[in-house]
Amino acid sequence: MKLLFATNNTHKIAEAARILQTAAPDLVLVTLAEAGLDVDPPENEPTFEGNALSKARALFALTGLPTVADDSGIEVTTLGGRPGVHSKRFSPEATDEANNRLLVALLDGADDRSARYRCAVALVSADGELVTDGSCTGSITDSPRGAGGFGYDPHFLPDDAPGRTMAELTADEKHAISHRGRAFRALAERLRARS
Ligand code: ITT
Repeated sequence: MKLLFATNNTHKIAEAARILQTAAPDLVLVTLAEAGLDVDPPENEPTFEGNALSKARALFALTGLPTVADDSGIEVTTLGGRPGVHSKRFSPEATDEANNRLLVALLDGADDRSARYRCAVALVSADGELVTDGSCTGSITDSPRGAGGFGYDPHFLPDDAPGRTMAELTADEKHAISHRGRAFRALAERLRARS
């Protein structure tokens, strides 16, 4: 089955394609660019689930194609769950570098450096709507390490890979424990159960 992927984030596209290649080879992602669509899917909801659904619904309404969307981010305990759904635009500059700089500054002196990545995946098609989610717990380190992944990965120490940042893992090691790996594998599982 072909699924339109309602995202403009090239990292998400590469990661989800690789995760599904193993978890559900019959699901093939079609990007907005491949479909000739120059749109910015709406994400104004207060939750990851709400935003994933909002993005998938908008593109399904526009194209009639089964559409999947990913809304994700990082929740930091000491910051009361921030930046959460605002992870992409946490700092005024909204670059990975500036976002990470702000995160490290806000955690200066904090005893509790725990955080978790979260990802909600929504599928909207003529058969109805499905939402799955995944999370990955860990903590924030001051000094960035590693060149893999994207976003907050150089500062995120996953509990499931002790001593390494998410950016120091291979892509497949990241997907085995990541919020996105878990959410997309749960989607594949739900679709298998439905068929
Ligand atoms: P679309 O809405 O077009 O899908 P986006 O980049 O705007 O793309 P989000 O609103 O879901 O996506 O924000 C995701 C942000 O959360 C991303 O820019 C990173 O800052 C952070 N993030 C999500 N998953 C991550 C991961 O696996 N590793 C590191 N940071 C991640």
